[in-house]
Amino acid sequence: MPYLDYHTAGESHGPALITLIQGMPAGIELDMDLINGELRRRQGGYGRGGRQRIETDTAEFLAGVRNGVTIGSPIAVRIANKDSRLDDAHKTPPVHRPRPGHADLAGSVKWLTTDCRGTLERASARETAARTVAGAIARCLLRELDITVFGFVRSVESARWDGAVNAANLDEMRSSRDQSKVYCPDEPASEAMIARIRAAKENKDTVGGLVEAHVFNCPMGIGSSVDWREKLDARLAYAVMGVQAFKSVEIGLGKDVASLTGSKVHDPIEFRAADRDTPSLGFTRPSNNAGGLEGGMTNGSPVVVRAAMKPISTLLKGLLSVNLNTKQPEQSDYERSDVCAVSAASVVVENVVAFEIARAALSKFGGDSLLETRQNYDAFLEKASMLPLEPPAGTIA
Ligand code: EPS
Repeated sequence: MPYLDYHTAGESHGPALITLIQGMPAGIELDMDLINGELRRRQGGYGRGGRQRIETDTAEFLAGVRNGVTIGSPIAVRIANKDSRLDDAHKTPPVHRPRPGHADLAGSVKWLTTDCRGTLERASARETAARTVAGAIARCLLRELDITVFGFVRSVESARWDGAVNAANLDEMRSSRDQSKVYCPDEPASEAMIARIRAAKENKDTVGGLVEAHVFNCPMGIGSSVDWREKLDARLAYAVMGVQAFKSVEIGLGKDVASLTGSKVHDPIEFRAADRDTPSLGFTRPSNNAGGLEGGMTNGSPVVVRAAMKPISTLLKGLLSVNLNTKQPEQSDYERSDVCAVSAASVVVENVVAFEIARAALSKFGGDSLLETRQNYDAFLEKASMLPLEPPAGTIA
């Protein structure tokens, strides 16, 4: 079976976005409400621009699925762009004044042109719709393994929520997040975030923020400590940093580990027989500073990923730039854009994290069909909960 992976194709104003996934086992029932619901959520969030009023992102399955169930072959999905106008030079004019912070300048030099259009069309965060689909499909597999992923907005500019999300309050948090216009589970914090976005809009400016994804019920031992490419923390950082506009990714305590001593950072290990049937197999931890990952592997605690999105680089008032044809100073070009896309990005991060968790789970449990994957998973849990399998060395049987 090929390694679980995916590719995307498509430009922001081309005919469509495409997602191509390989390595998904057969027998997974695709939940179209979940997949299209995630696409709809990604289109929302306070601070989005006019484009989202044009599009109705919907996943059209072209391959790999029969009657809504995966058949083990590559899965191809298409999301149509209603605002398709890439070949119309009047509607998608050349861009010669690169936006600081965008891919415009480096991309136009890279492709030896002074028109940034080709670069910006693919670099656009529109592409994240295709990644959201891949993650949402992966969640249909994770659901079969009882693994849940939850994403939300932690902060927008200086407005921040400091509350906790855990397995016990997850349903409540999800329902609060889904009522918030900025996808933050706390109402006063949401209002403060909306006020920051409104102020930025009035100033013809933009704002970024922090998003988090928490993964619950991950079995212990997915990921790897033996190959740096397979370390799950590294894979998560790679996937999340690859989302447009992200500038940092943290696991658990993140950068704060640098300023604390070991006794304050590391989560003590306890054993409680009553918790033997949980993903921790009874090895409970009073804290989760590690963010559920030790040595590149899951340790039975929730996986916690936090990431920082920069403010959108398209500003209504522009920024100091240079005309690439004349080399003279000019304000950067303005394209219709968003004032803040942190809420949308929280959906994207939630789904790219889900894909990496599914990838690591399949790499451990394998299987060409869901039945096989689930059996392997159950067999592993059974053996792991029976440890030690052999009498410990030095004991008399
Ligand atoms: C983006 C510019 C805007 C955003 C876009 C990302 O698109 P448009 O130029 O068509 O108004 O809305 O994001 C999306 C279209 C989306 O679906 O997320 C950019 O330049 O990155």
